[in-house]
Order: sequence, then C-alpha cells, then structure tokens
Amino acid sequence: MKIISANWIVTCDENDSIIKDGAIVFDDKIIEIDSLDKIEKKYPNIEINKLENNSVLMPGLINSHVHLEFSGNSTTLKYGNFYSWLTSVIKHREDLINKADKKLISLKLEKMKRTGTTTIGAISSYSFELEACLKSPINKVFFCEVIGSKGDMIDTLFADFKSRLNNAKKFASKNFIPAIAIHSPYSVHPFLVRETLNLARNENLAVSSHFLESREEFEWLHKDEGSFLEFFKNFLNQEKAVSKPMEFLNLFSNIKNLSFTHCVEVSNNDLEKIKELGASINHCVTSNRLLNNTKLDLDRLGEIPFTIGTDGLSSNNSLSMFDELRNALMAHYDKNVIEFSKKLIKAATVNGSRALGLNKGVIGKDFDSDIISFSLPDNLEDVEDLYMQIILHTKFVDNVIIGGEYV
Ligand code: MCF
Ligand code: FE
Repeated sequence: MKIISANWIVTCDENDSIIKDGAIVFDDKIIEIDSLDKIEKKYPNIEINKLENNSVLMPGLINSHVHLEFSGNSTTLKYGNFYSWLTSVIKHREDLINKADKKLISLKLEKMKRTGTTTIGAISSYSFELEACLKSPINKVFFCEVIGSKGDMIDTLFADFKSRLNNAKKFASKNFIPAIAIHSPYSVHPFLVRETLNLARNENLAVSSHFLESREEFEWLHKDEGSFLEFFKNFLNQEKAVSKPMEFLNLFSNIKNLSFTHCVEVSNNDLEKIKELGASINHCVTSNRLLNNTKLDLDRLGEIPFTIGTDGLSSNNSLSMFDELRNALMAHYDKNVIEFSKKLIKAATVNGSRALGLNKGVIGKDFDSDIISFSLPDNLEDVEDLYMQIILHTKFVDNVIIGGEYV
C-alpha cells in the first residue's frame, strides 16, 4: 500500500470533486481518498509521498486514438485538405513506416508518458509497433485495423487481419488489451465489416472506426462524387462507394465498447444512430484542423460523450495530450473557457476510459491506480480556474503512476 498527497486532487468523479490538500491511498486500485489530515491519522505507520508547491494529482490522461506506426512523419505529409493528405500518405507510406522503427516508437511512447499519458487506444495497421508497445508501461488498447474495399480480396484481407489479431491476443494482459479497428466506411467492404464485427461481438472486443472525417469522404459516401471518385477509379477500378454512411453505422449494433473517430461531417441522422449505438466520439481537433480545415461541432453531440485523441504524427505535430488539450481549448473559442476546460479534462480521462471499456480515468475508490502529478507555476487564486490553469500551463509531469507503480 502507498500514499501520495498534493495541494490539489482533481478526481474527475461524477461530482467533479476537487480536494484541497488531499491524499490518495492505493495499491493497484485506489483504496481511499481524503484530506491529508485524515489520511495521516488513519495510516500513521505508512510513509506519505508529500508533494508541495501548488502540486496537483489527477487521473492519468487517456489518448483514445493514436497511430504510432506513422510516427516517422514530421514535415513530409501534405496538409490542407484530405485528398492531398491521402495521396501524400500513399506516396510516402513505405518510407515513413520504415522510419518508425522500434527505437523511434519507444522514444515517442516515453515522451507520451512524460507528458501525462497513461493509456492509449493504439490503432495498428500492421502490428509494426507491437514490440515497442509491449515494452512500455503505458496501458494499451491495441486496435488491430482491418482495411480493404475490393470484393475479391475479402478472404485474404480477413485472414491477414485475423492473424494480426491472434498474434496480439497472445500478449493480452492487464495493460495490453487487443481490440478491433475498422478503418472507415469508404475503405472497408461491408462484408468485411460484418465478419469483423461478428468476431468483436463473440469475443467482446472494443471497436473503433474513423467516420466522416472529410468533405471528400462526405461527397463520395453520399453521392459517389468528388475527388475520391478519381482516386477509387484510378487505384481500385471502383466507381461507387461500398457503403452509405447509415448502412455502415447499422452494422455496429450490440458492440459494447464502441467509438467513432472524427465525425466532423456527420448528419443529424448519423448522430442519432451513434447515440442509439451507445458509442463515443473520438475528437482529434488538431488532425481535423490540418486535414479538413474544420472542427467537430460539439453542440450537436447532445448526450454522446466525446474523448480526446491526438491521431498520429501523420496528422499532428505532437502526441502530447496537454498540447492537444490546449489546441482543443483554443479551437473551440466559442465555448466558455472555464466550463469548457473542465469538460476537456473529463473527456481526456473518464470519457476515454469509458470509450475503451476500462476502469480508469477517475481518482476514486476501486478505480485503477493510474495517476499523474505536476505543479502549477504559482498559487491558484480561484479553485474554479483549476482545470483551465492545468491545461494552460502543464507541459511535462513529475510523477506517473500506472497500476499502482511509479513508472
Ligand atoms: O486518422 C488519420 C486520418 N484518417 C485515416 N487514417 C489514418 C490517419 N492517420 C493514419 N491513418 C492510417 C490508417 O490507419 O492511414 C492508413 C490506415 O492504415 C491508410 S489510409 C491513408
Ligand atoms: Fe486516425
């Protein structure tokens, strides 16, 4: 059993409780949380790690959507619109993937840890990042991705996907959870989606899919038009989209831990369906800005919970969740900065945990002990500002605790 205390504890519980001068008693799960005074009296024989100087303890951050295999990119890929990005990915994919070797991905994971991330939803196209992931103490929900829209390739693609998933399953553990990613409605044949989702249902695996992330995708899925037409004709000899958005969504019934990434171009009907499916939306504000010059309209989500994902370095200049939270805070300038900061912190903790089907993201009894600490640069004038000041000022963290261990 261990105890840590700080000037502020941000719990992210359902009451948004903040404890001033609080302490957390934990092993792999959180045992108790209270004021430092009370905990000191109750556990007189246990040494307490007392953090001072405007210290903050909060749940570790959950990056619900990241492509580590694309970590080789910094200045290569084209941004500005999705079509330019897509063609640049196809042109440079080989080089970028080769560049992202085990050493580079391990470095990126280490930096993610030092910037407060304790859990990731890792979208894996090839399993090239598997070894680096297994070495890292960060919790992984490892989404093996299925992709392919050509009808005559389904069997081969499904077999390849299954062999990657089965390999990932060999390493399943408390901090490595195999899961399934469907790439998108335009790139995965509905037969392949159906087979893959049956597997997810039978084995109770979390599922995530990109969905309506660009205007080009909207034009193609709804009208079989736009620059995707040229692309599909040239590369795949295809003149029609394989699914309409609603046909695609209809395939996802009865999936327990389901999320859709981006959704910047969704219709109101799509949103109704996403709500009915009980899914979350992974919000990747930087990626959306770079690839589609747009942002998710959060007011339209209603009760649909959203999470925060950086996406990969293929569509972001950073994998730091605090960088991403700052970008989200700045991009959504129409929102009240104080209220919205709280919403963002909860999106990056408790909502991420829910989307991935985990028991994390809250400092509360019986939740997993994934905790980060850092210090604000000066005294806090008003406790109401705490979430906002955390987002504005935090770049690196001082302590990272995952599953009850300092890592
Ligand atoms: O999320 C971004 C943009 N949207 C779609 N796909 C990807 C993103 N970053 C990397 N990808 C990967 C995807 O997983 O690109 C590959 C897929 O394996 C091919 S589609 C260009
Ligand atoms: Fe993505």
